[in-house]
Amino acid sequence: MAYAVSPARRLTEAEIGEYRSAGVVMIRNAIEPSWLQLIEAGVEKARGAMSLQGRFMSRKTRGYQMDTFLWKHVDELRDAIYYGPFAHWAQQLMGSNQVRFFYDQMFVKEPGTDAPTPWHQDLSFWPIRGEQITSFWIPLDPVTRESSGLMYVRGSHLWPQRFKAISPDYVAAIIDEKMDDIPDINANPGQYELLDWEMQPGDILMFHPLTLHGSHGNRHRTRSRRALALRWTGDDVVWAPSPKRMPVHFRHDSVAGGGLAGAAFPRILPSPIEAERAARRAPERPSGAQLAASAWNNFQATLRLRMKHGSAAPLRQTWS
Ligand SMILES: O=C(O)CCC(=O)C(=O)O
Repeated sequence: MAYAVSPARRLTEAEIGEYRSAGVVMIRNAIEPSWLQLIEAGVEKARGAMSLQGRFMSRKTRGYQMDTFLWKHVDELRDAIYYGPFAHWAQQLMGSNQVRFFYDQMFVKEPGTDAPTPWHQDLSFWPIRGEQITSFWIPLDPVTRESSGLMYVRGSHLWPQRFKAISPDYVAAIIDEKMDDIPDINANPGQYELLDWEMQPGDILMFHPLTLHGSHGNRHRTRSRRALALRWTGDDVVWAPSPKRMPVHFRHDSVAGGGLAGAAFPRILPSPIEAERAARRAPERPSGAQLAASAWNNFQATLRLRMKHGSAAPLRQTWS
């Protein structure tokens, strides 16, 4: 198959301006079909080869599949990340010279799956800090609000608060008690300017890591809702690990307070680094010991929250 030259088109000033003021922009028909087919093939492969961590995070609701760092073992996704149009768009949005890939994440909700994604800000639980960070959300099926299309609070990336991170299954380890409680947005929808779109495969959402976002379960009776998120970082991003942030179980050379470096977060632009690209020739999976350490950290965090609040999930949200 022939792949369109990247990028098929550049983002316009108006699109970049909308991203900066709203914290999110939806670009219709952005992804050329050959790239979309490659991503779809990659996501289908990843669904059949879930990591242990992904299976653990997806275990509570039948029909829900979430997994991360797929590109480390799925070649189709590695190729879309290295050679697709996405890094070029990230470079424009972030206003950065260098673009490094942070990680990918799939979210699948089969028809009728009652698995809302709670309102959250991504940066609250990421082990990085900086301004030049952006995420792309790529649906592989038509989506509406009813079938779990993403919703955003317009302009919330400019708010001063940093909210406690709530993941779909309320993972205790990433809840930082020093952060603010997230408001119950769906209980008071009139107080916020909510944005969402009916999207088709080929459309893409680009959003800032502090923009509040979430989604309903998939209430559609027959249509799956498969989506892939791609996360990108720029020049000003530093590695800021903590037991309260998402663990990364892949090899890299980043040092706390310094820039991202090494094969887990490969440089894509201005050009790939050959040693990082070569490292990916062998697929990588986290070790049992790394996963056990994360599970232990999560168990301790769950106990701490239970002792303090009587529940490990004190921040339940309204998702009717
Ligand atoms: O697909 C979803 O429901 C969640 C997506 C999300 O939270 C993200 O990409 O950051």
